[in-house]
Amino acid sequence: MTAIVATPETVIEPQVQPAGSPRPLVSFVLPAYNEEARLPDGLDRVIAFLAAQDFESEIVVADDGSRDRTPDIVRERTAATPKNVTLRLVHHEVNRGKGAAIRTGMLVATGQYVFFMDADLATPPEESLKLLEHLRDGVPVASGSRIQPDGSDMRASQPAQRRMVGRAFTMMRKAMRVLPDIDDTQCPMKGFEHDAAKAIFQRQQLSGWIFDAEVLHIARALGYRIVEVPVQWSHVEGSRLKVRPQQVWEVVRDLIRLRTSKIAR
Ligand SMILES: Nc1nc2c(ncn2[C@@H]2O[C@H](COP(=O)(O)OP(=O)(O)O)[C@@H](O)[C@H]2O)c(=O)[nH]1
Ligand SMILES: [Mg+2]
Repeated sequence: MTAIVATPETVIEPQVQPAGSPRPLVSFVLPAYNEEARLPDGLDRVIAFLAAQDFESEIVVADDGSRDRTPDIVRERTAATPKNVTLRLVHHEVNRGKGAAIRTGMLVATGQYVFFMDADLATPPEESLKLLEHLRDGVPVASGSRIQPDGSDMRASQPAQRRMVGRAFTMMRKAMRVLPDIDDTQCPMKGFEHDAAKAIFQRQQLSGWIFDAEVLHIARALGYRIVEVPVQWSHVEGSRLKVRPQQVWEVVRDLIRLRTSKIAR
């Protein structure tokens, strides 16, 4: 398949659907790094979910320099998606991190409402409908939250080490006054009105996992209203994330950057 080179490092493969097909109401961006084990089921589930909706949709898989069959898994499905679902593949030549993969996907997505979610579907695609309701009501940014209305926290199913890292991050973030009123910046499902998505992700820079907080920080700096929406979430085995002790300094450095950065309007 010939590929359109978007930048020296990012390749956007051509869409299978003919040009001129209706603009999707919803885009789902799925970052994927060496996901050959988890992606086939996840992608099939997302395709089936979107096929059952009464709107046009688009899935953008942002392959982050995988060295396994991840891009092939997407290509194998592009020609056979249901009529109202378009499947697209963008990929980085080298691994650049989850934040960078999502940024690439969000910037090519064409939907009126654009979501991102993890390829392991830790937050199931069905949950996007809860966010979509708010977006359709005119809220530009809907951020999933793993804290439920009754106060229970879905992160309880995480391994102890990840839970500790998450708690430490939230404490540090709040102490540094980065989005102190938001309890769960790191939930891996967020939805945006199209123009808000473009404005936010054009300014987004962090490539590691703090990018979630960065995205909300930029949204706020640009004056977008953010609504937190409780969603289901469960820990899924096979995480690509390596927690390393030196990350503490990277986290502090990135939080300082967020705290002091000037976001150009
Ligand atoms: N960890 C990691 N995930 C990436 C990267 N690039 C894209 N991703 C995707 O980001 C999502 C979350 O990854 P996962 O390893 O499950 O993270 P966790 O659930 O936070 O432990 C998955 O869809 C990954 O494929 C990367 O460089 N590192
Ligand atoms: Mg995961």
